[in-house]
Amino acid sequence: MSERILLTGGTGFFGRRIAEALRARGHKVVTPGRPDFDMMDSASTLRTLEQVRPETVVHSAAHYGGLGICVAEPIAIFHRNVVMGANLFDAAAKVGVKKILAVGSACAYPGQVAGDMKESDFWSGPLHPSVEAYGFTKKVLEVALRAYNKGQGIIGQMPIVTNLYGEYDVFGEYRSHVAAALIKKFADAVQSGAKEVVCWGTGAPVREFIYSADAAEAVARLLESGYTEPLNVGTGIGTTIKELSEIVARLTHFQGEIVWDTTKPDGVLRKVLDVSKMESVLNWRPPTSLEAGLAKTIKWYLANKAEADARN
Ligand code: GFB
Repeated sequence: MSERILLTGGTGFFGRRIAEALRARGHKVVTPGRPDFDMMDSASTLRTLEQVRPETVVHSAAHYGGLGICVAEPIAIFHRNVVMGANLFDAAAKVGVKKILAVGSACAYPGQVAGDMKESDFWSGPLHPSVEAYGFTKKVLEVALRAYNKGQGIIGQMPIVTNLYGEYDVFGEYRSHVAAALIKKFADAVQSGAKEVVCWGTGAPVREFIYSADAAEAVARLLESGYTEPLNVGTGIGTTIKELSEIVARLTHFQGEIVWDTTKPDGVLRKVLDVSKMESVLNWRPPTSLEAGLAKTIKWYLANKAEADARN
């Protein structure tokens, strides 16, 4: 059934993919943005919700970035994400929203989980210090979903999304996640003829990567499913940062040397989600392989380099 959905962050890297997936299913998706819709301002947030009168809110907006910005800007990351979430939930409750889906993150999991991360591990220990401020704001959203369900009967849903990559990402070193960061570094080296590329850390950490359009499809499926427990969204496949760098080097035709700067942080040593529940609840698994998704992203990046490099 078609719903009127207010999507926050709907023009951003992930939000635009969520908008596509929801519109493809016939939903009416409204994607307001600043300056009219400023979620740091409670009055502006309420005004927009009163105008749009959505049945459902999908909250994808976040002040976010890769490991670099998580280490550099803990205050802005904590403050902005908590205030935006609090203002949005308050306004949604005031205008009678029926359902809120808040996008969660794998970095809200404890920093040390043995094996793949299951939904039941979510509250089992402290977060990794490198991503604690960001990760905890996603835990706050999970608690908010439960509070607004208990207090006002609003249905709450949360996909816990693993590391995203894809077109329209941020590629500059300061804010980028590792996949986009490496694409830019290797592409720039090929363009300038540089003989080496410097990557952060030891290359040993293991990450799981999901193509942004696949993760958006999972969000759309979760919304339809009516499932209200937090649900992991990923591929379940772990890749070391070293392997990732080698794939990106091959796909960008870089032939020089890869150097590891061990003064830079490794972050969590292993972050891979157990996706068995996702496969049964959504009856689906992500169709895009890491190689295929990276190839598409690299193609897009090279064709839109100036625009992509300007996003910081
Ligand atoms: O995607 P990422 O920045 O964040 O990946 P997290 C960091 C891993 O890639 C670390 C290595 O092991 C880094 O040492 N790496 C190597 C690099 N070269 C680079 C580089 O040039 N740039 C970056 N950024 N990393 C994320 C959070 O943590 O978890 C996100 O930052 C998100 O906000 C996600 O929530 C789920 O995977 O460590």
